Amino acid sequence: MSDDIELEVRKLRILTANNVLNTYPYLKGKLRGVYKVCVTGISGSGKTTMIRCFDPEAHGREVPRYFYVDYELLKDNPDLFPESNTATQTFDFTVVALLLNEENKSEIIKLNDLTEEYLSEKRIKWVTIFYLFGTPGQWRFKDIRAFAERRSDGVIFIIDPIDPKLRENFEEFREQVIKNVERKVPIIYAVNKQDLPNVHSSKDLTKELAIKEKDIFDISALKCKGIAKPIIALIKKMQEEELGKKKD
Ligand SMILES: Nc1nc2c(ncn2[C@@H]2O[C@H](COP(=O)(O)OP(=O)(O)OP(=O)(O)O)[C@@H](O)[C@H]2O)c(=O)[nH]1
Ligand SMILES: [Mg+2]
Repeated sequence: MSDDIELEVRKLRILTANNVLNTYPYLKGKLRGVYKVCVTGISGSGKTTMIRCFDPEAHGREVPRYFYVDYELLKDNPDLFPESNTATQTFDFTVVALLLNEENKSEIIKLNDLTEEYLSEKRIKWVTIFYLFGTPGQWRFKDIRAFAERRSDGVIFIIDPIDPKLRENFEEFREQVIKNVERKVPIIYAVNKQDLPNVHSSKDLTKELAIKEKDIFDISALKCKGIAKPIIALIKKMQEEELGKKKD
């Protein structure tokens, strides 16, 4: 079953890569893969905030964070729920490219901003593209989350260090994402909100959540700090696993 899914996913990835090459012919010889990556984690952990660092326009539909909303009141008071009091109902989506230059320095940019001139100016040798899906964390939207996570090639798991039920939610969300991707894929963890004082850091959580040190990073989505590292780690892990599978 899982082998069939793996084959389907690979087929789709080749088709997508061909489409990308048709649209951006100058990527020929430089394209190192096209992947679907989902960003998961509880509601309020900072998924939308993180994705907007890469692409400020990459947001899905946001709705008031609370279930019971007096829409009449909202109509008359449109500013009642500031942006920070909303939750994602659908999913955030953008396509970004990880660029590696001849000195092996990397950067992540929106695919739409990529041009042939940029590639030569920055002396880019490899380009990896990923379709980034930011999921809705609220329970009432869990079916949309399942859809957005379905058959991802890799997962960025955002941990909210101020979540009073951190461990319980961690187990639950991990179980769900593994089910939704329908096969074993690499997961990289990002402990968000490191701009706040006295919050759990990746160091505190490696033991508690039994995560390997190389798979967990500290970030601040609000300050767009440290956010490229987990993505680069994920891409490396996905490509290593792919190479491993080819050797088998
Ligand atoms: N201090 C701090 N606040 C953050 C950080 N990242 C996100 N927030 C805040 O946390 C709240 C929720 O952020 P979102 O990005 O909407 O959370 P989400 O994970 O997308 O939530 P759902 O869409 O409901 O699943 C907002 O008020 C953000 O400003 C961070 O790094 N530091
Ligand atoms: Mg969101």
